[in-house]
Amino acid sequence: MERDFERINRIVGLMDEHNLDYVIVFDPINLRYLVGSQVDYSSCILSRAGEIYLVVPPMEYERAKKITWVDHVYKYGEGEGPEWIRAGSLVEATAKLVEGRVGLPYSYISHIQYEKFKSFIDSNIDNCDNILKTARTIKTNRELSLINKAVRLVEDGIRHAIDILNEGITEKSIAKEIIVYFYGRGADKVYSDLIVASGHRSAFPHGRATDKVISSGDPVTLDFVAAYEGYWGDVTRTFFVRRVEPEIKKIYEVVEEALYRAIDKIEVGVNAKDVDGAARKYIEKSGYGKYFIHSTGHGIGLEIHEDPRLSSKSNDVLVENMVVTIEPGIYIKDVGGVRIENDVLVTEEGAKILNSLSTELMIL
Ligand SMILES: [Mn+2]
Repeated sequence: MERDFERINRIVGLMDEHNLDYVIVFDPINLRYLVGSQVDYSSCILSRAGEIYLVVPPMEYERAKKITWVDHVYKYGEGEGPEWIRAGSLVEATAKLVEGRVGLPYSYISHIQYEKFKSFIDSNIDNCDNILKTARTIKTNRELSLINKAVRLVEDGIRHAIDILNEGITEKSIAKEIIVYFYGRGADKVYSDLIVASGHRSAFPHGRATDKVISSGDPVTLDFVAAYEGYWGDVTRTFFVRRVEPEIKKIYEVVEEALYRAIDKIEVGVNAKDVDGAARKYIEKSGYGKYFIHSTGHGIGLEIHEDPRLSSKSNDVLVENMVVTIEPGIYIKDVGGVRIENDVLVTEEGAKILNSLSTELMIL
């Protein structure tokens, strides 16, 4: 697989702007972003010249050598030969390869790693959180195609759940079936704490699947995620078994309208908090404001929840080719809850909904 130059060039451009000679990451997420593959317990160095170095433990050396985006792979330890960096730790070996102005993403490095790294290097260390954030929030064509596949995969999982969802089965039996389904369909990461929240439990926004038996009249909220080549799709639907109570039906209509008000607000240059506000104000006006107890959405990519944040306090501004979730919900204790979540691409023409699954109220 050829390197995703769009992403590497974007970071190098930002390094130029910030006068950084190297960006170094130790966490698996940013590492995957820089080399396009997963390697464990390793570090990655990107130089301002656009060269990519991996420093890996001996156990990961053969796997790392197969990664085509990487220019140089080293293993650290006490071995002899040009592929070895003699060092007692990953951090020490990584520090030996760089000099000048070095960027580390402070949000993604442990305090202990940072202190250790600093002890091995004289040069300036800067926080490069913003460089990685700016690059990662704006998806490349390669990333968009993977996210599209992930969204399709998750939606097929929801369709499969519709087929098996019925009174008499437990939430956990649905979760089990869906995890197997996702792996069978080519997912490479499946979040195993799947949200299957039925009946009164639908009032828990993060009601993980339990042994509760689904019964007639239950709202059932399914919030599924799965990753395709590292990139997550994140989709939620609330369905109803056999019938829907009038009060929940009303709630459903409010949530669905709030979803589309937020989506309609999306355009290049809009403040993320105003997208949140569009959903929130409508839910407030409908009398359910105090039951919408989370933010409206978040970026998706290599992490299920990443920037930008679509909350009332967010300072993020939407930029072309960001991908965000829009997921308003209303949750009333002892009554039940509804959440509907779509994944949306920010384009010059406004929001492009990546979902193909309807949001219309569905009674199973
Ligand atoms: Mn979500």
